Amino acid sequence: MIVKEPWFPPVDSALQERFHAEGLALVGVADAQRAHELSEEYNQWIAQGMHGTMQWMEKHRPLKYNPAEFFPGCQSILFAAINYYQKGSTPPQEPSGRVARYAWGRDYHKELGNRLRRVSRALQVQYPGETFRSWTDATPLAERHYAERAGIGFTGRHTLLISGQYGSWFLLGEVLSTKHWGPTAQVQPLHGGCPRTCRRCIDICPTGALLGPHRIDARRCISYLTIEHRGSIPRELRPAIGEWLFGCDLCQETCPLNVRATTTDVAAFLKPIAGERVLLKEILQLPSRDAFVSRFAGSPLMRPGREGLIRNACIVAGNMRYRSLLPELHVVASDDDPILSEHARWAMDCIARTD
Ligand code: B12
Ligand code: SF4
Repeated sequence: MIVKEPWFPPVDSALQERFHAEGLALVGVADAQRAHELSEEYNQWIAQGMHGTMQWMEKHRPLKYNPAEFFPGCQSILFAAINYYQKGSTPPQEPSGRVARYAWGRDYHKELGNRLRRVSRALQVQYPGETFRSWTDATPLAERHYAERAGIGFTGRHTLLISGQYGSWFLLGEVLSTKHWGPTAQVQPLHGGCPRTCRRCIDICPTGALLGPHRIDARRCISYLTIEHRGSIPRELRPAIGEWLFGCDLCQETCPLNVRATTTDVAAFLKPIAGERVLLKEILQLPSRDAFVSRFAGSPLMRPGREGLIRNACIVAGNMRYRSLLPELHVVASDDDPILSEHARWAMDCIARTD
């Protein structure tokens, strides 16, 4: 018997144009199918505690691979992406910590979120009998899985989606729709496009967060530890955090499929709020929440809060043995917050060990 491959039409050109008009690219449509098997895998991942302190991931379990449960009547998911790549420059002289690229400028939740909301509103006017709603990142839905199904790219071994145009340096957003659009062709096989023997991302990860291809233990990921984790960072993982003050790009920087990366044209990403590096002295001296907000308002660095950033700055100061920061570390070591004072003492011990 000859099994015919299903034929998928290209994305509706008017729909594509709506996203393009907002400066969004890689437009694709996925059917809102439930994914039972992955849902099971996800339950196991949660049961193993790999989500760490991200309690919301546990709550999202029933919705993660079930779009219609999350958005009643959902028929299609319209995906788009925004490129955030920019090349770094040479490190400055003064002690500083590195920031993951997606966080150098304005928060993408705002930048991409606003664009997607405008697309969603326009679709609502065009199809008043249907319902549309947009999200980016802060959704229970497994965005990469559905974006992969929409043909946006394939899942690399580091678990991120890789596209022919931007490599993995893009952020995803979507409009959930009760109107049915035909799904787009998959441009690459699912989870199938990495060079056969490449393991660079797995090998480079200093904390061993990538347990194997497509498998991550979030508790060990530097991105998790410096952004999402609340409380004390396990001592055994601190040295491997190196210079990362906020997030981590190592698995993407080493990827051979990222060599063709092009610089973003999004002005809000190019205009630095945090920038590529932040001076550690500035973070360690942040006197209050108000001072923190006025320095980082509109930036992803708001996420860990003032205390989270100071905690991270202590770790970088200790790892890099920045003696010049001892006066600031002394002050933090007597902070009322026991987590901050412990991290500062840890950093001072690291510096003392090099004497
Ligand atoms: C939680 C989360 C994190 C966590 C966990 C990371 C992770 N890889 O899941 C932490 C805080 C560590 C994190 C870090 C980062 N994140 Co994040 N994160 C998310 C979020 C909110 C949910 C992802 C999730 O559900 N993870 C849980 C795991 C278990 O899901 P999974 O990998 O899909 O797991 C399934 C597969 O592994 C599958 N499976 C296992 N083995 C195999 C094998 C085969 C063959 C197959 C088919 C399947 C399969 O079964 C699992 C169970 O479901 C998404 C947004 C969203 N709503 O989806 C953004 C998102 C994934 N993050 C994003 C980004 C940019 C990052 C960072 C690059 C930020 C940074 N520079 O610091 C790092 C990258 C680190 C990394 N290598 O993943 C982008 C990725 C864009 C892209 N190009 O893919 C997203 C999509 C946000 C967005 N809207 O753009 N993130
Ligand atoms: S570094 Fe290699 S294995 Fe990892 S995502 Fe890139 S191509 Fe795939």
